[in-house]
Amino acid sequence: MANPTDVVKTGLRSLQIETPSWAYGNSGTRFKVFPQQGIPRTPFEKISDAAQVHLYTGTAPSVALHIPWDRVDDYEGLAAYAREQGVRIGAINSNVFQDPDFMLGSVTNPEPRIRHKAVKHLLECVDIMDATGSTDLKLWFSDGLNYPGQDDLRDRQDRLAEALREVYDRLGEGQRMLLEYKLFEPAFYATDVPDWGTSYAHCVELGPKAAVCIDTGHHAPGTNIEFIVAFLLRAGRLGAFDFNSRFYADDDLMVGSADPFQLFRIMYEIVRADALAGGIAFMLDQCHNIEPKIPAVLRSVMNVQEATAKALLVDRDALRAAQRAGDVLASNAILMDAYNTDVRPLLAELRADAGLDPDPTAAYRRSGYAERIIAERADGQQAGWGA
Ligand code: RM4
Ligand code: MN
Repeated sequence: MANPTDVVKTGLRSLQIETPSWAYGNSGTRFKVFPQQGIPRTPFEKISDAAQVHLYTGTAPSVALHIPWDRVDDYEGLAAYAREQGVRIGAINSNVFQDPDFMLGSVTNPEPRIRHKAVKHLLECVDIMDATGSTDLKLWFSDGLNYPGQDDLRDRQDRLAEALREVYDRLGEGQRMLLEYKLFEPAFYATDVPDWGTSYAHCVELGPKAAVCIDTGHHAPGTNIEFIVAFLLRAGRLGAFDFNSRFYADDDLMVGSADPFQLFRIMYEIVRADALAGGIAFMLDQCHNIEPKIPAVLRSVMNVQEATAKALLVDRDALRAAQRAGDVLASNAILMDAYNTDVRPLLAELRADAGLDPDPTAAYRRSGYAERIIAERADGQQAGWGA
């Protein structure tokens, strides 16, 4: 293998991680949202906070918006503000799960008026992309059923396909549709896009601008996510990740906190496909309910960097040779050697090379930004995910 330090540094320089606007706002569970101090009150303030993460990591240059949580009058103005702060606006996340009309579904609702309303919202999101210069429309549907017989499973697939087609046909040059899936919740019996296979099949039917988004928290326990990654990469249909960690269901904890080994295995498949810099959006989709937001996002970005560094350290030539020789133990050992390497000194070096503080969290804490926003944002309405 070429000089491992160079391989890791070159690979990591091409890695970009997108942070979500909603990670900076108040969030919680259905039991309680514990408000924190210094929380942004506007999309502009969320962008300022996201810019802090980029400032100290150098690797988070874009921020995803969620509509309507981040609705503003002037999206071009918001994009210009982002640029001034040193970041840009990334994926536009649609929201067809909070309007009272969507109780029985959005794009799969049995009532045509409600389906039309849902599609209208998705089309509005594409208009916003035009204004912000975003290339990715992220779709997640909470649509599903709580009870067997509640609606017709197959008709709902037809309605879904029809709605997706209408939105797909509206996409401009260079714009993509990312279709996310989720096993269950809020629907408990059947979800209309429950798994990667369903998402993949709809994407293939739609055309080349549609790709799957893997939210790492949206699977049954024990699911081999790196297999899904490998399959979709091979098929050219892996569009994005929503990174987060889970212990039980869709816990939305910091990526790499619950199962860093799984994150490493996922990133190894990316490295294996030479896809670190190739059109896959590496996004975070997390909620920091009890920990301070900006330090938690910093930690998350660093966790992805660490897993990626380890994945880049895998001696792929040696691994391939051992695999071809059928040497089970040697193959496994090569992978584990990379995983068990402490890459933190290397990452500190990479940051120093780029003129950054080797310890982003310490640098952020020293900056006084946290104290400043607590003082400046004492009045007004704090942002939250508004459920
Ligand atoms: C959903 C899904 C979406 C995210 C919302 C907030 O469970 O993960 O990606 O935008 O939550
Ligand atoms: Mn998600």
